[in-house]
Amino acid sequence: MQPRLEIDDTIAAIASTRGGLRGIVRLSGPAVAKCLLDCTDVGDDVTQEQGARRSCGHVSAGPRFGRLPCDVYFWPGGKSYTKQPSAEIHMQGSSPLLAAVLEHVCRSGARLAGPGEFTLRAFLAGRLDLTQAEAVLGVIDADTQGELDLALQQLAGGLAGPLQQIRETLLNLLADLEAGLDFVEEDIQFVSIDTLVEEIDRCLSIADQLVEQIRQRTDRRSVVRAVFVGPGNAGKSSLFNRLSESQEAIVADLAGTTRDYVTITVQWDEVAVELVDTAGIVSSTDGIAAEASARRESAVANADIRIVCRPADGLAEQHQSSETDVPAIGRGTIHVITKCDRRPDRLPIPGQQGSIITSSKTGQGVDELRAEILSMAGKQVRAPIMAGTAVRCAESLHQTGTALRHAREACQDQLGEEIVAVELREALHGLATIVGAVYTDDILDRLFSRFCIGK
Ligand SMILES: Nc1nc2c(ncn2[C@@H]2O[C@H](COP(=O)(O)OP(=O)(O)OP(=O)(O)O)[C@@H](O)[C@H]2O)c(=O)[nH]1
Ligand SMILES: [Mg+2]
Repeated sequence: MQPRLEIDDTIAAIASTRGGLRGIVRLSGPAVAKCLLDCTDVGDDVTQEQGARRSCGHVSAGPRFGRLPCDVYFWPGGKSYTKQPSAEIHMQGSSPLLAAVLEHVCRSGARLAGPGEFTLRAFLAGRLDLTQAEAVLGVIDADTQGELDLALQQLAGGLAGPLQQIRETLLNLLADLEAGLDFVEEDIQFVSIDTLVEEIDRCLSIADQLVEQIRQRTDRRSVVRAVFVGPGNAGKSSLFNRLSESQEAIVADLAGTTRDYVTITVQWDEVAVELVDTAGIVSSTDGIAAEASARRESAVANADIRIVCRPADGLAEQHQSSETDVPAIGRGTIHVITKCDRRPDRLPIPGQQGSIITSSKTGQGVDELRAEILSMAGKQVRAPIMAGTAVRCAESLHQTGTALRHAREACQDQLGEEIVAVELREALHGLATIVGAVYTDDILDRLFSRFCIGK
């Protein structure tokens, strides 16, 4: 489906995830004020405001569900993500209720938004460049802290800043060159050859740094780091050894056996996974325990996947005081119950739902755990997130770099300012493609069709 490039109608979509407590209907476009007036009782003073505004009121969900309490957020044009009048209706997260409100909003003058259409409008309004639009997708898609950090860095303009710097320098040089061409009869020069070469070299060095940065970012994904974390004596080191088919980690029936962290890299189905065993979470506060805890936290913070271990047996349950609780860790987490052979009664283990049940003694669940790590790792290795940006940027930066090198040669060989100007324009074209100042429907289509509706 081709992305819709017209922006003068009003779009609406459910912007919250399914099953959440809070539901959001998002709107953007010139008819937002009318839709709010028709569907809610917050009154038109909300939409008269110069700044963003939140109001409590009710939204009508049609004859079947009646009026429901809601919060309405309104952003006037220029102040919103899309730079158009925009609003969000925050209400109860039930899907039928949200669908009913969306239907009412559409009857009041909005139409259903396509995938990524809000971000597409933000891009078309100049709010984001293409690398940042891709980063929005990256944030939505991120499964692990590592992916999220990467996407956020890109969203914050990690690439946009240096690209903009090269673009401005080249535009200034081009303006000077073109001004010089107008006065060629009078032999007036607006920029010297030395300055030209110096500035071109500066741009080339930024472009080369960017290429290197992109290469490193792509490389970073080739090894996935999976960290074992959990209370002392939970059986982390035993599982680590079993999974890596090694005896790297020391195992003993004593909480606090592992003090430092132990790593081993395994190669599973062409995926390199670095397994990291960490010191158990214990209540002791001696100096070594504090250091062990700091090292564990750093390993966990740098992990792509966290394997949270909880022992099935009563012995270790005693160790689980609030001080040794594993902190709640969200995405990229695998929950594992260890030592399940110690519960021969086969009684359900409290909190076992959603966990992989394992025993390092019998080998139960070890294959399942490996498959789960691989599945998460595979998503990261193959994840199109940021990789799309990398390929697009690398191609265009190559075009820019080649043109800049030609421009420098043209300066040094004194081929004339016209030739230099042509090369600088070529370099600018490469940059413009990266940030989307020049774009084709095909690029937009490929990018925005990967978004979900509502973003
Ligand atoms: N029966 C049984 N015992 C296990 C299992 N896994 C570990 N153990 C025993 O539990 C004790 C603790 O195991 P470790 O692997 O050292 O535990 P840990 O989580 O690394 O402990 P710390 O390094 O102190 O945090 C050892 O005596 C192991 O032999 C298991 O699956 N079944
Ligand atoms: Mg250990």
